[in-house]
Amino acid sequence: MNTVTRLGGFALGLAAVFGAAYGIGRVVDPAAPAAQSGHDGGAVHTSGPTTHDEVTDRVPGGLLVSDRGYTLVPVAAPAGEFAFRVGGPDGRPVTRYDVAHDRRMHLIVARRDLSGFRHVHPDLAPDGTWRVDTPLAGPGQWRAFADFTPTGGEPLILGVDVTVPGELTERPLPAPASSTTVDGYTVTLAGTPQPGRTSPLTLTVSRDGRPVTDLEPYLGAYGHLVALRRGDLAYLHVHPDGTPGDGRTRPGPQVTFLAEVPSAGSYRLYLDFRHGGRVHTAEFTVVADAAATGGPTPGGPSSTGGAEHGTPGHGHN
Ligand SMILES: [Cu+2]
Repeated sequence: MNTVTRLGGFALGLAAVFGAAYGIGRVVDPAAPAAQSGHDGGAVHTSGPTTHDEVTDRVPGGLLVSDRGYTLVPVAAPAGEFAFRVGGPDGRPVTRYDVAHDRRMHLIVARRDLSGFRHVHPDLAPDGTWRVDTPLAGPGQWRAFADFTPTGGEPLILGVDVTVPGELTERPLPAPASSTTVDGYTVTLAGTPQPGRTSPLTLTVSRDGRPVTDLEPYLGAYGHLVALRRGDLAYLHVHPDGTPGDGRTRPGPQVTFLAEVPSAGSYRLYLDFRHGGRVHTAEFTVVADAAATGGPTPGGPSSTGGAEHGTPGHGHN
């Protein structure tokens, strides 16, 4: 096996690039999300008085390659494999992790254009190197997210850019829709994320026109939802509402999540659910509309799933 090269090492055509902004058409003001979160005191621009502290006083997950002393470091790997380590506050690779959502490490990847999403679970070697069959399916600018809790530390989501050389074809973000199909399943989405608030999103799974009522637990729930923000790929916390065996949560056809989005804008949702012994991923584009919490905005999209305008107590003046 190859010896491991350090930061920035080139591994069989895989270049890891840190902190670079890419000039491929859609660079969003990189200061926007961080600066917004950094303001103290007053409400963040579009948010009303019920702004959730957790949303406004923290930078969204996945935007940092290094946080609280922990650093995500891709390392050289043989062809077909993706490998990385997490450097700890002492400068050495972290080797002890807590289990969260059934696993010690969740690796999520997506291209910068939000295509190619994969969620995989690498294996940990004793030296702190995580390895997995590469989820990077083809050329492009990818973002890799490591979602983990170091033993003795706080939960972290670190992100790093990874380039897979080759012909790039940027894909347009699919339009918002309230229904999609995957592997013969139809999944519908009800609910619209609202900036600065926790919003329920309910996904309903059917197959051949019949509701699926025997979803299988996956990662401690009947579904696992990741949301990425268009433009910077901020990785958002989405929590399932209820867990298998709690006496009230049924194995479908509906799975409900509580989503917190920090800003208006477009997001891509990726629902992993398990049925028939396999994990399937349904994808949706949703638009979080500032108007939904602040009042009407001319021309604001109010697309799918019954956005609720005029929430009590949300006047803005
Ligand atoms: Cu996972």
